[in-house]
Amino acid sequence: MEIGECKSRKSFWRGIVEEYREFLPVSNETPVVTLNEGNTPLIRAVNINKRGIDLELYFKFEGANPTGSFKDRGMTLALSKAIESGSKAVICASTGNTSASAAAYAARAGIKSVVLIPQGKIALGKLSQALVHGAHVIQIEGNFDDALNIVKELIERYPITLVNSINPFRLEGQKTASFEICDQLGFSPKYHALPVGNAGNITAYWKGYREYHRRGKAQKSSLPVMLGFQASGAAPIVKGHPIERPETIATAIRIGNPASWKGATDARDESGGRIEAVTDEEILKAYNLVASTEGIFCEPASAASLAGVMKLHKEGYFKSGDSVVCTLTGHGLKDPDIVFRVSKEPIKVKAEIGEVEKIIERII
Ligand code: AN7
Repeated sequence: MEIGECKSRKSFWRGIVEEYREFLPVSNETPVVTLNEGNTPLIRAVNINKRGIDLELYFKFEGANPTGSFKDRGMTLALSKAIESGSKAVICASTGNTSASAAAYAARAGIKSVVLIPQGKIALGKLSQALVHGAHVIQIEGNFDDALNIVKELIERYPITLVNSINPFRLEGQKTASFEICDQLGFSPKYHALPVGNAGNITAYWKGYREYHRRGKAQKSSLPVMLGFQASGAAPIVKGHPIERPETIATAIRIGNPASWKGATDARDESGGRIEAVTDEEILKAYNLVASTEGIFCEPASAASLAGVMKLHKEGYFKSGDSVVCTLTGHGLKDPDIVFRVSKEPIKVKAEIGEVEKIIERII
């Protein structure tokens, strides 16, 4: 028996397509391409909220997915549907995580992947993932928005499936994160905060919450208020117009013209929420805080959700005890260089116990 068929053990998580099949556009004929993604931890903050942030705060740690980001939820469905339709290759533009995930799921499916990335502007961990999974990696002398425009034209000319979030199956898969949060909490939170780049994820979460409520799966609570945060140098939705040269240390969300712009503003307006900007400095502060006080290592873009919550908290936006979930979209190990911007260098000494003791005495 294949391990994926081990259905008798209840604890065996089969991936989001099998676990949430009734909510997804699949049939018994759909071949499921999965790395058993999803089922990521919802971690309650125990230290941050002692620092004057009087919220019931949780982190949905999507860095715990197989390729280290939330993209896997969408990619399992996108690849399953691509294989169902007979596709032999997939393509995407990416700031890094989509390319890592597309490459891994294409490898799993046994088909080709082509990824277009902005040269010099993706984290090394993500580039390594695309390469090791055998993607054809094309670096373009331009940004994510340029890359996306190119792939949109290419798919008109070649028999290749687009797996950016314009592909509706991506968002269908990603909406399952909301289902999990309702299942884990037993209710939906009052507020849900996310980083916003191409704006697919906030669109997907809002869809997920609405569907789960409609099906009576989170009955005792009302729909959450959606909060989206862009980096201030890449904040087209906040500014109300595309940004030609987006810049931010959070390279994952270095996007100037989001494909799901309307989905994001609909989520904001229908839920009575906000989409705001946070500075790189605020992002790094939140990134450092969640790592050093809660033991959770996320990448800089992910920390935009917490940075935004901290900013709104300072403005008196929340009530004491409000439940807030922050999605931490990707793992910190993808972009370890950033650590050296916020942490001290290791101390160097001779290999002698006396030398080490001098330091220990200063610490203890
Ligand atoms: C860690 O990989 O767009 O608003 O090409 O990697 O749904 O785009 C990544 C986006 C947040 C923003 N956090 O999500 C890509 C890409 C992380 C990310 C976002 C991304 P969307």
